[in-house]
Amino acid sequence: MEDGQAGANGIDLRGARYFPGFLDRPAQEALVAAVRGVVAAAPLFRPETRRGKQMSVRMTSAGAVGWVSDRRGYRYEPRHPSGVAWPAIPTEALAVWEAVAGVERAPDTCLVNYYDAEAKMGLHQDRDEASFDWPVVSISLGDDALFRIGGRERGGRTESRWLASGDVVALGGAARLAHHGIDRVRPGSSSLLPKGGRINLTLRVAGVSP
Ligand code: MD6
Ligand code: FE
Repeated sequence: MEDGQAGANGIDLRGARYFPGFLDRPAQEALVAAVRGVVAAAPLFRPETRRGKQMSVRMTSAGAVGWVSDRRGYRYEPRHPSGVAWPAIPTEALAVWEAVAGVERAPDTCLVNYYDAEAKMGLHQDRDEASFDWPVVSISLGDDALFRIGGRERGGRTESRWLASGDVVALGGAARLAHHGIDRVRPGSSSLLPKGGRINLTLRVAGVSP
């Protein structure tokens, strides 16, 4: 393996596995086209936090269930807020899971996050799933984003990395409950999305019955 290359298991990032440049440009374009189909069926919305604050990221989902957030809390629901069922997870995204997750089980949900130039995501743990035995696989498309990852406990040392379009990160094993977030995006850093911005897809096994 050449220096700086990911290899089959990725680069270690505080226990997470980081696969820079996992998707080439045609694969990124195919995924964006698939995401457009998801967004046409289940439009992006801006969730509220538990405390009633609007998030800066806009979201939607694909799969049997989708992640929603409002004053009732964070949870998985079988329907988009409009009442329609979530569309199917794009096959291109399922292929990424199959290549990096290292588990037999398929994901049942794919969260779609859209970041404009001002959006960010505070440090959090992904812990709304029924089991933490399954990894979370994240795909970045569009503008670069500064990803920060720490440990299981809040307030510890963190490490930051710029994620570029086509990069994949898998949080599994001891890193499954690592705190992580996006400090900022770098507007105009990618030509993938004609109107700019960043799309992040996160595939998970929510494991809750729809
Ligand atoms: C983002 N990512 O990249 C936010 N969660 O926009 C996440 O929240 C995330 O990258 C779980 C696993 C990997 C991630
Ligand atoms: Fe997350």
